[in-house]
Amino acid sequence: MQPRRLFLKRTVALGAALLSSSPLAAEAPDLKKKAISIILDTDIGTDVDDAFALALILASPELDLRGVTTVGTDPRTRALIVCRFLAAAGRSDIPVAAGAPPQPAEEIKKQGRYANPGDDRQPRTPQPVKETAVEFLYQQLRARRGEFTLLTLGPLTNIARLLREHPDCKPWIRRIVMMAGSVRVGYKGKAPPEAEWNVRCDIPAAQAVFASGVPLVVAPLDATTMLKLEEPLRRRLFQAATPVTEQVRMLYELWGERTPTLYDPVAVALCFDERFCTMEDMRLEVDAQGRTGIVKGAANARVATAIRDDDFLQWYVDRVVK
Ligand SMILES: [Ca+2]
Repeated sequence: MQPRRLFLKRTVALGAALLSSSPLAAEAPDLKKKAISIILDTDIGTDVDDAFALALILASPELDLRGVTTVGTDPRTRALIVCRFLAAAGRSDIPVAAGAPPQPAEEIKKQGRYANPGDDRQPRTPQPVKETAVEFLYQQLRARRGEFTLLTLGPLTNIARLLREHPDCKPWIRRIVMMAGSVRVGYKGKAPPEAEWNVRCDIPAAQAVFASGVPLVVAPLDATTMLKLEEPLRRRLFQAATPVTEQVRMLYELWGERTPTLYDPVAVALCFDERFCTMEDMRLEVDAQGRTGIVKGAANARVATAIRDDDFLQWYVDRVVK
């Protein structure tokens, strides 16, 4: 095709896409109908950014959270953390399923206390469902084939097990959006890249998911490690004192450090909005040391390789305090 005709064709396609997502489109007012169905897999309880991510999910009408599964040491305690958070947010309708052993070693420190309020004034929290994370994921995917995006904010243990034990579910997954990896920079925000935590905790699982052929959207360190939520924005977030920001504040205080890095909220945003990030399609492969390197071949991932960090942090707080 001639370049100009190709351009025109793309322009028409873009116009159609813009038109269909315009607020003027007939179906637009029904946000619920258009919301993206997601299941969250989280290692909440270790670092604190998963709590910030869960708050963003609940504050985003673009997303319809249909379930939460937990990964990492003591997945039941993590599931109870999620149950309490969701109950306090008025969303105890969302089922929570704990991962089954074996799980990668990840410490839960003081945030574990949040799982057991020990206070009758707290709302009674529901319990996790009886199914394991993998059984729950499989049942959900089978019931609504092709509808679910899986959002993963921890090691890929549960997802790799799901794909291994139930390979028939692969085509039913719309895509996997994950916080994982390190492409060109490491934790300090500069070269060289290094083995990122979620990958390093379960390298074979990450290798299996990256090689699975399921479409991937990746938020690596390149677009996350610089997202320090400093005191002025933290104060604004916590002063809102909504049911959701109060849960984040409690977990933040139990976490006990000063400045959280909002790695996981970037993956939440990438489920529906790429505007803060520079996106590149590339083929990533996980090596034996847990590094996620660019290799030759057809792209297997859409990767955020940079972010407008101040704009993202401001947007995050604006959205969650509402
Ligand atoms: Ca996490």
